[in-house]
Amino acid sequence: MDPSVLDRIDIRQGDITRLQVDAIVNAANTSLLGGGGVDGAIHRAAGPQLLAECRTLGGCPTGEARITGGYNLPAKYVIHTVGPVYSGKPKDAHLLQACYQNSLALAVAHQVRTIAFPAISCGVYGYPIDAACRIALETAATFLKDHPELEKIIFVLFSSRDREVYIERFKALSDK
Ligand code: AR6
Repeated sequence: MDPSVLDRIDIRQGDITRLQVDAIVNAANTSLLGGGGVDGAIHRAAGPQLLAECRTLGGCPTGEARITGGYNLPAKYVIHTVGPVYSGKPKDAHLLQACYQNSLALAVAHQVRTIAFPAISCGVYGYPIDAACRIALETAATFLKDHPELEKIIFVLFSSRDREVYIERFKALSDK
């Protein structure tokens, strides 16, 4: 893989709500009206204005993405995407890939230069981290190749174990 692409991917452990980036991605549900996990953390940190803006959006189908302001977050925007509930069927991978792809497309349409993703679908929605991480990294690398204006994609993992999975998969991608 092209080093100029790989240099623009960053893998970290931590809380995505703390990141000073142009946009953070939320692993939301189809209502876009909040929930637990990273969704709950983002709404708590952004404040009630985020929920008020989300109410105007009328939900979001699985695999698609919507953008709002970041309000009290350090990030300017929140991109809300809805990952698949893991079923073990081929459609899971297509939908998860669409989440990353549609979030990135929405980001560049809003002149976002730096964006952070959590491990979409890998919590309550049960997607195995290794399979999900492969989709995340491959979709990111392909998108960066086609979009030189996007400076950085950061993957923020909540646990050190999940971060290790990403690092291992990233090494495999680098060797390709
Ligand atoms: N920063 C980064 N990652 C986090 C944070 C955080 N602050 N908090 C949790 N994670 P989940 P899903 C990780 O369950 O599987 C919500 O209720 C977490 O460890 O948040 O897509 C929505 O409303 C996991 O690896 O999202 C939906 O109903 C990853 O984020 C449903 O959960 C995603 O876990 C979506 O489920």
